[in-house]
Amino acid sequence: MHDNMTIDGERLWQDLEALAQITDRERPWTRRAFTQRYLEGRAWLRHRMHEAGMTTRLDDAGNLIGSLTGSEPSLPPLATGSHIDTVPGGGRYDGILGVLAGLEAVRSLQDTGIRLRHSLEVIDFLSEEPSEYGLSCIGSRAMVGKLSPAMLDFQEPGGERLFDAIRRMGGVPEALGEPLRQPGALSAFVELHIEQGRVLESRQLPIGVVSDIVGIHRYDILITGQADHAGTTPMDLRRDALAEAGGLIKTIQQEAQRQAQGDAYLVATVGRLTVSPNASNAIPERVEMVLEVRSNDAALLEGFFPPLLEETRRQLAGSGIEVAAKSLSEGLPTQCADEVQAQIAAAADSLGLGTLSMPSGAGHDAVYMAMLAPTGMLFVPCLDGRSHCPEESITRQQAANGCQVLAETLRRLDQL
Ligand code: HGY
Ligand code: MN
Ligand code: MN
Repeated sequence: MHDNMTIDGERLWQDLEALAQITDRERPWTRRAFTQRYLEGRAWLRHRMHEAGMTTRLDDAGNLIGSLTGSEPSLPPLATGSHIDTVPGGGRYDGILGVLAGLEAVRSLQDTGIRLRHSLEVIDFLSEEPSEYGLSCIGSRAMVGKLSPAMLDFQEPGGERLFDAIRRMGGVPEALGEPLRQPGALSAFVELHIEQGRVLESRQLPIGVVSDIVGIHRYDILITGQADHAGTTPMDLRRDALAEAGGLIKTIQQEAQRQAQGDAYLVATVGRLTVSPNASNAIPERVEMVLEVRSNDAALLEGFFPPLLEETRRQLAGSGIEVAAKSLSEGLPTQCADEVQAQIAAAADSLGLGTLSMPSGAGHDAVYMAMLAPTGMLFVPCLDGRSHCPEESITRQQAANGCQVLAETLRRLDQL
């Protein structure tokens, strides 16, 4: 630990409060990617980066990259960051803690006159949360060349293509498909994030050192029946898409509960569903829903849904109800780099902060950055483990602990 490189916890907290306030007023806390509100948040962040003496740029994927030049600028930069977009009605810390702690680390280096050898980048990745286009981690996926032309054609309910939305955010969508950066382009990537679970709080530990990050498969499922009058259509003549959707959702839950008893980590959720015609007196004709399966075991992840789909189709054969499914995205389980994990743990130890090595059940941009550079993550606890809801909460001290460990980790990585 450098004699006196301490971060300014109050300055970080003021930034967190200021950015959190840039939210849809009617539904705090909401700053959805690709919206005007999001652009407002980015403009605020860009201004703060400039005040900290950083240069900023948007890459072709629409990622906002702040940069502080090091004393040996020919070295591949160190990078940190996360995302400032939220889920609808989300929290005030998911994502923005990682971006603003990176910014605070830059200011602290400046304040103490420490000049890193490596240039340091603080990245706000475009649209980490599952977006209206059906895809998450859009900016980090694109950076490593995993945003396919088919994905660029995904549309949000209003019909806008992701291709056009990325242009609206300042990206250059025609340049995507190829990686924007090659392996080795960064020396290392470290992301600070709230845990979004209860483990650290229950163990009363201040820092989590992430060992691995779950893979996530998301499927778009379409169930098609027939709209009919809800009063005059006898039960044996119905083709009720929503009733079948309910049955499939229950089957998914029961199978995930069964498999979660095993050694590997596995969860499955249907959290987004639209019904049409969505009228109380009409039999549902069409249900579209998104299933996401997460596991740290690639085989379990791959093998979870196809057998359930096949069995459902067998049961519905001849009923006049169709079930179609397409894969929206497939992210593999990711191991964090041993050397980055070691530096995070050493940094925390040097600060007298206890650590726990733990997996991440949440997905993060770090999954894609691990394709470019040695990558690690550190967690701080959040109240009751709650996240993706307005009750998400951390203390000033937890924010400062995470930021201090992040800054010290970056300083140590710079010395390697
Ligand atoms: O959904 C996730 O795992 C992350 O919080 N976006
Ligand atoms: Mn999230
Ligand atoms: Mn997040």
